Order: sequence, then structure tokens, then C-alpha cells
Amino acid sequence: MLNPQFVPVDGHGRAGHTEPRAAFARDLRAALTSRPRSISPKYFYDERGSHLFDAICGLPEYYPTRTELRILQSHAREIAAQMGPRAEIVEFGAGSLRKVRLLLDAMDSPARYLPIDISGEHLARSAHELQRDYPRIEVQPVVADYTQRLLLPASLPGSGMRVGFFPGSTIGNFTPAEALHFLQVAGQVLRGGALLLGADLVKDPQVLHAAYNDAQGITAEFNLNLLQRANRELGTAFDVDGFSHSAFYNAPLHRIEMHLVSRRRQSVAWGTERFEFDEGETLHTENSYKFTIESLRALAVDAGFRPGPVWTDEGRMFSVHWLHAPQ
Ligand code: AVJ
Repeated sequence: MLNPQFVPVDGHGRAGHTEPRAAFARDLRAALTSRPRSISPKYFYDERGSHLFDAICGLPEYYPTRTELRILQSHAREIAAQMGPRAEIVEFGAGSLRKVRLLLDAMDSPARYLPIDISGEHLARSAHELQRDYPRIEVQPVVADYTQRLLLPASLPGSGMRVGFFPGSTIGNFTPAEALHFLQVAGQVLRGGALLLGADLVKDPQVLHAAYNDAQGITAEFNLNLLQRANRELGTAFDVDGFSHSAFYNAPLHRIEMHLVSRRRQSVAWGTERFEFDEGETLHTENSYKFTIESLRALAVDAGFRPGPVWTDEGRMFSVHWLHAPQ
């Protein structure tokens, strides 16, 4: 079943899905009219942004992707043993599919793979690729915003455990309150199953800083692409050269912050409106929270999960957690 489905999220059969461009316009307008100005990092990921993110994942300074892949690779058998036979994987975000392949290859007769993503195109493409390589697994993409309430198709008859997969430390994009809410919602759809969660760890601030300030400037391009995307899709007139990339580790809050900083006093036209930026004024585009193994487990407990095994690399850079969902 390869056609992405829209999934009702409000119990009234409505698709609970705003047209992506309209949502971007609404959220950008809200960002530009509030102080401090901030917008969700989910808007980084248009076609160009997704390509830039793939490039980031291969950068020498950006350790999370390769470290998590290494952890999954070296512990795939133990992870698969936690799942048991005929498990189904629900992935929050469609991802690059490299990570889930490591799991599927180690699992005992996986039954189904359900990737959930807001971008229907990206999702359909990656689901198709996976289905081609794993003809015996039912691949059922779901177009939905997994940060909202979520209903999933019922488990297949005779299937095993339902396992959520949320790799990449994407959970770090949420505020602590949002992360708690996400885990509570995930706990409901995974009831009786488990969540396999990747979380980046607190470490030397210089290592963190470098990961978001790469020498090739790809992360800067990725950040600035938000303004280019707005110009392309919404007809804003951002002068992209008038903004610079800023990323720094906010140690007391355990998070990398990314901002777009106005390099001068300027006015940005959008239709009949204008939005003023002072010199040095910022649009806050992303938080990337870092965790300790203990802080992540405590958060999971608050959301009703029971922490199981944790896998990490030798350098303790990144962590992968097995979390038992509530019964
Ligand atoms: C996909 C959210 C995990 O926070 O490290 C990479 C996104 N931003 N470089 C991260 C990102 C800048 C990434 N996450």
C-alpha cells in the first residue's frame, strides 16, 4: 500500500492537516509580529532544505548522524531482540531510511513499516524505495503532523510489538514541555509496545559549537534557506545577504540555538506590509536540546514510559534509548 494516507486526528473524520504553504505563512507572520521573533525549525525542510540537511549529516563536524548509525549498527541484534518477532515500526518523520534499514535487517520477520511525515512527496519517494528493497514488509506511509494528536491504522492481525522509532535527536527540537507532550502522545499510540529514541548528549561546548558552525558553511546555508523559502513560496522580499547565521551553545539551557541575525537596520516587504528589523535583531529559527542519559530517562518516566536499555558510543557523544510504552 504505497499511497500516503491522510489520517484523521480530531475524531470527527477531518484530516487535521493545514495546507503546508498556508501554515508557513501563518507561522511566519506570527513570528514577524511577536518579540522575540521565533519560528519552528520544521520550515527548514523544503526540497533544498532537505538536501542541505543531508549534506550536514555527512559533514566532518556534524557527529550525530554517523555516531547514531554506528550505535544502531553495533547493537542492531540486541535492539531486534527487544522487539521480538513480527514487530511493526512506526517512524516519526520519514528520515533518510538508512537507519530503519539497519533495524529491519536485524529483525525477526518484521511485519510492517509506517513512516509518518508532513511532506507527502518526500514520504512517498522514500516509502517506494524501501518497499522495492523489502517486498515482504508492508510499507504504509502516513501523511500527518506527528506533533499533533495522531490516530494510526490498527495493528495487523498476528503482528507482534508496535515499536516507535524517533532517531536523530529530533526530540531536541522540542521545548521540554513539547517533548513531554510528544512522548505522552507517542505513549498512547504505542501502548503496550516501545519507543526507540535517539538523543544527542551534553558534551564539550566546543564540539557542540563546531557541529553547528561547519567550516564549509553548509549549516549557514541551511539556516538562511528559511528566508529563501519564504521569498520563493510566500513572496516575501527578504534580502538574504542582509542576515547572517548565528549558532551557539546556551549552556544553562542545554541547547544549541540557531538564529538569523539582521546585519543592519532594514525593512522587509511582504505584500502590502513591511516588517522592520533593527541591526542585530534576530529571528530564532531552532533549538537543539542536548540531554544526559539520566535527564532523557527522567523525561520518559514523566511521560509514562519505563526506561529499558541505553546504547551509546565510546565517546559518549550520542545515546539510543529503549523505552517501554505504558500498558
Ligand atoms: C534534525 C533537529 C536533529 O538539531 O542537530 C542540524 C537539525 N540543525 N544542523 C539538529 C540541525 C542544524 C538537527 N536535528
